[in-house]
Amino acid sequence: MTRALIVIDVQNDFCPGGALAVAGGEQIVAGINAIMSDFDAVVLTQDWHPHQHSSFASSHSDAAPYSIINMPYGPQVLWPDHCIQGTQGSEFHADLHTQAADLIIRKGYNPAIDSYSAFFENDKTTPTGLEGYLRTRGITDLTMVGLATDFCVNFSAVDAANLGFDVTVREDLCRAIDMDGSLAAARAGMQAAGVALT
Ligand code: VGL
Ligand code: ZN
Repeated sequence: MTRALIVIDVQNDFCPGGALAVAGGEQIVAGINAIMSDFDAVVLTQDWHPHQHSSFASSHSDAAPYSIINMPYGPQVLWPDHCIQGTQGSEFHADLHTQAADLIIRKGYNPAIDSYSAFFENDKTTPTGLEGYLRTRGITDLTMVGLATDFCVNFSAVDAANLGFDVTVREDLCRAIDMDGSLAAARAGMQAAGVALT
């Protein structure tokens, strides 16, 4: 078996002080760095939105952050502006060992579609290319860590399990947004998809 560590969105905007701060987001960085060398491959994902991305509340008239609208591909939470390409907020946390990464995959660059998952945009069909990368490297087992447990980690883990990868989420190396029970729903969904939560 060949194992990859998938580090989801450990970026300044998801850490305290950032635009979409996840409580305790910075607490997982040292633990993630410490396990990187246990894997055959390390992949980082980077949320990477253009200005006026359709997932931003500011791109819609009369829409409050954290409200939900219907997009052509389904319901979409509207977020504060975050992870805008090239900004400080879109950079990885300064302590993350980015030099250990084999691949950095960016997502959310399509102005009209959000992309929580590292594998598919939120339309559930447009691929990011990560599946092909992992398969051509013979990788079968994925361990996922990062931010946020209930959004990007959750969607990535469920997609990976549905694609046939063996998936473990290290909950101690993730932190959640947890809006309106989203963490409990995400945990149940991941378990139903066959993701191991440890
Ligand atoms: C994320 C909301 C919007 C995440 C990204 O990384 O979980 N959440 N964009
Ligand atoms: Zn985003």
